[in-house]
Amino acid sequence: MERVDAYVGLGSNLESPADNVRAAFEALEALPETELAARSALYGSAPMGPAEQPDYVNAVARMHTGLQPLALLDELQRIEREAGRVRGGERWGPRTLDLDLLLYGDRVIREERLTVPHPGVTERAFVLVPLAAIGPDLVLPGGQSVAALAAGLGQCGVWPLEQGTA
Ligand code: ROI
Repeated sequence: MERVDAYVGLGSNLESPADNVRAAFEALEALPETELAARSALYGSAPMGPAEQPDYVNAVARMHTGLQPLALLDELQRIEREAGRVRGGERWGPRTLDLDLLLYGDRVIREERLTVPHPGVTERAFVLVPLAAIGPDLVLPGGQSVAALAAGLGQCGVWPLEQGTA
């Protein structure tokens, strides 16, 4: 079975966010046909969206996976549910766990359930900073360099909480 490098963004700002993100890394590590190839450091970040919510903890994982994109999305949504995530809350409101499929190899996917690359990849520092940290040579399907995008945004509103193991 051919395996692909897929990148997943992790975020939480409720109920011990750092613990939620660490537990999510463990859940990602347990997925079938999948190896957790790298995990970024945990970063703190100011909320994007309504300001009257707690700061977030964000991180990024590189998975080496044989799961197809929608099968991987199913698994990510199952992990979110098991972490107590309730869908249908306030738009851009606080959440116990958010897992976004950021990149799936060099595939471009536009389906009802799934847009890859994730639209946030090019504009969100809380995604780009950890992504560039574990994938300094990473290039988006459109040819944009992740490191250059991250440098363009700066560390604005994102701060490291610990060391990663890229
Ligand atoms: N803001 C930050 N800083 N980090 C997130 O992971 C995050 N996730 C979201 C919204 C509500 C858009 N804001 C966020 O879904």
